[in-house]
Amino acid sequence: MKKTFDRREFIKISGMGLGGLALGAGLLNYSESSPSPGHPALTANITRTPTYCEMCTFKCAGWVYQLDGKPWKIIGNDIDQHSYGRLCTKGSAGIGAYSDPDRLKTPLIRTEERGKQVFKEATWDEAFAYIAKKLRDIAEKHGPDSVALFTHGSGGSFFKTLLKGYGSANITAPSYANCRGPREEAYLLTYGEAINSPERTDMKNSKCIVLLGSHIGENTHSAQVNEFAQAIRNGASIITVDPRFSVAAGKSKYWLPIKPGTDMALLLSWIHVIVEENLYDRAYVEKYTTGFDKLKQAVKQYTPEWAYPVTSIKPEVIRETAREMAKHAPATLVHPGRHVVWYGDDTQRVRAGAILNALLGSWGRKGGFYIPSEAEVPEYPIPHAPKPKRTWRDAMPGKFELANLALSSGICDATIPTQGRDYNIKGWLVYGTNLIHTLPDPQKTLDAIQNLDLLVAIDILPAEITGWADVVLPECTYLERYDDIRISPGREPQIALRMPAFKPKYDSKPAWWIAKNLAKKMGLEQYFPWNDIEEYLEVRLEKVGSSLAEMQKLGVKDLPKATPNYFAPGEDIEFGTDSGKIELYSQTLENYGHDPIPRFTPHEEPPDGYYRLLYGRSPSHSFGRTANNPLLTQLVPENEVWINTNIAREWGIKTGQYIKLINEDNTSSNKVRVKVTERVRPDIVFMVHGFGHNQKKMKRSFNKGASVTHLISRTKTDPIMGGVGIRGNFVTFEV
Ligand SMILES: Nc1nc2c(c(=O)[nH]1)N[C@H]1C(S)=C(S)[C@@H](COP(=O)(O)OP(=O)(O)OC[C@H]3O[C@@H](n4cnc5c(=O)[nH]c(N)nc54)[C@H](O)[C@@H]3O)O[C@H]1N2
Ligand SMILES: Nc1nc2c(c(=O)[nH]1)N[C@H]1C(S)=C(S)[C@@H](COP(=O)(O)OP(=O)(O)OC[C@H]3O[C@@H](n4cnc5c(=O)[nH]c(N)nc54)[C@H](O)[C@@H]3O)O[C@H]1N2
Ligand code: SF4
Ligand SMILES: [Mo]
Repeated sequence: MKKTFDRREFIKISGMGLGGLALGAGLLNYSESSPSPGHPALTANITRTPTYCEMCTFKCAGWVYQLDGKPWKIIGNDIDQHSYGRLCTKGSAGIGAYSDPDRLKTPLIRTEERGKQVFKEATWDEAFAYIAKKLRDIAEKHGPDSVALFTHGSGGSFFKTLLKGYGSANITAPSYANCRGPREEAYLLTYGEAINSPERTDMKNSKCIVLLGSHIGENTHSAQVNEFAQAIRNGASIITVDPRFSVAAGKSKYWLPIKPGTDMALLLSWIHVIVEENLYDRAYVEKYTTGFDKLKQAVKQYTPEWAYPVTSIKPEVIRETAREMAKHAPATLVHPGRHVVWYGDDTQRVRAGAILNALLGSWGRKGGFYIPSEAEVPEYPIPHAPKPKRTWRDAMPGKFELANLALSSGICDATIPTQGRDYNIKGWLVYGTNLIHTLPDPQKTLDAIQNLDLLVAIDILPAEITGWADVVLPECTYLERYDDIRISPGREPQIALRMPAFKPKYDSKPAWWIAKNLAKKMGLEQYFPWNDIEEYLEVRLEKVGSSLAEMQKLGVKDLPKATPNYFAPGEDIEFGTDSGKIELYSQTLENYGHDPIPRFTPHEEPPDGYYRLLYGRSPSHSFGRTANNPLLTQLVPENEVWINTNIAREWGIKTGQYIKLINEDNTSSNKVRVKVTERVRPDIVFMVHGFGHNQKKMKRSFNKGASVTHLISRTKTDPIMGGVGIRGNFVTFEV
């Protein structure tokens, strides 16, 4: 695959501005032992090791360079589909995660009750013996199926094997119920296939891109930013719907500053225009879809004139943008979004976008959604795990039946004893997710934790979750370890390898080692029948005609491809839905008691003097996981709250001033710096997520900025699949 983007373009689009460019200087300032990031001497000894990035969970592949045996730089791998050879600011700052002096250094065992951070240092053997005993006790008293694994990150796969071997299927990732779950279910219901990660969006070939919320550029997933940049360079027409003037809005032909929470009305009105004005792809709709007549009937009421007072978008703008989409179809992409858990009707809202895409004929077509291929790499053979008697579903009978994965917030609820429920979760293994900041309503998370018999946290940093754990296990950073092969869908079936570039610091260990040795202590060694990770990887790679030696040289490899990326003209397609067609009308939803066609329902309005709390991403940070990174804190040390100029004037608030935010349940935030701006609507305030840490052991992030999560007390649960909408809170100011 050719490199097609230049660095300047990437920086411009990704909203990094000078911050991104200043990173080299940051590297120079931080570590006395850091070599100059400039040109090394000709005699220098340069080595490189393949990796894939863990600074967020997008796993861009790259190379870790060492100069004369010392860490030098991390750059992208040119043939990688996740990054196109361009890592984002955070990926470039991976060495900061390795060199962070606040890292966890040794296993810890709690010596006083939860709530106090009093631990004793332990050997790995002592920590494993403690965990194994507790897990045996839980299995005897409550059954092994009352333990759950929360995981977000590469090493999680080894803990999944461990948990299944132990006898539980309660494996959950916050990236489902707290991120993209509604999107995956909406597309499954409509097309019989999910979007998955990386997204199957063919943005680099799009002629028109519609972004609802998706703030690409601030959301810096590399492939997305790179392809978005290429679409702009090709002259694509961008329509951005966002109550805030985002970086993407600044690159757009149309910015629609929608009233928050009303995107469903806009989508239904766009569908109305496309149907009524006969702008849809008739041949595609006739051949591939079912339910068009019912859809036509259902959207009759959603005229642009109806949508105007709801969304605050003028009828002529709704018509014009609908026509713009149709003009470029099928190379028009109504982006499916990623973090879509907003207002509780999220599966239906995303489905409205999916239906719009079907009318434009963009699924399976160039510039719309491509058909991805995934490398088929056989598993290392292990014995079958025992079948658990119960799963998380038994803790919430009759609810969220269309959820295809376990719900993090649901498992949290099932940990709090409730009258009438005899199945409670008693143990949590938490790998690479800081649940205190990740799950909304942190008080509920703490209530759940206080009801556990065992909480084990496997992390690289003393994040808040480790402060509540009974046992803390220090993993080494991704730069110090092997992990499983990266297998992800894309235009080409690709695999990528991560190898250790450096020796693990302190007494930290890789996930594979921790899981394998804990399994041994628990008498479950049969699920880890390999001697070490090299043997495991060698066996898997050999089955696809590769080897560790080859992957060490390549980093990323394309495997043979079976499916083309687009439908052939007139091709007969059997979709994975019950009807075999794209379902504009969903019989499945109707059967489960939900609307078969999305319908508008209004959301709550803010009380007087309150503003809707909206949030997004900092281009220089990943959630809270980088808030303590020595390199990135030099670029962005804290978050700011964006307040509309007129509102700030009413309150007498100025840029640079520190204020507190208070939600309608009287929870108040840390002090946070104000940014007064025209770039947000007067009915909202905006912050980036991932700040406001209250963990003293993370010295650079402690008390910096405010936490969005801390202010989220009123969630809205998606009745279809249990996604947890977190845009339901309003805040006012304490000046
Ligand atoms: N308020 C609010 N909440 C949100 C969101 C939001 O926008 N606002 N976003 C939601 C979304 S979209 C998502 S995907 C989730 C993400 O949520 P999480 O994935 O939980 O993200 P973090 O809070 O950054 O937690 C990552 C944890 O992993 C640790 N870690 C980092 N690298 C490693 C490693 O190599 N090994 C191990 N073992 N640990 C590691 C970090 O130290 C940190 O404790 O949060 C969701 N929650
Ligand atoms: N730099 C960086 N990049 C990241 C991450 C990171 O932590 N840091 N995290 C990654 C992850 S896991 C995810 S899930 C994605 C999340 O990134 P996205 O999927 O892009 O997240 P959204 O929540 O859609 O986007 C937030 C935007 O939605 C707007 N918004 C708020 N309310 C509304 C509304 O009612 N209607 C509309 N139309 N817009 C609204 C906000 O103003 C903001 O601009 O980012 C990924 N990329
Ligand atoms: S998007 Fe950035 S932080 Fe995430 S994996 Fe890629 S380079 Fe790393
Ligand atoms: Mo996410």
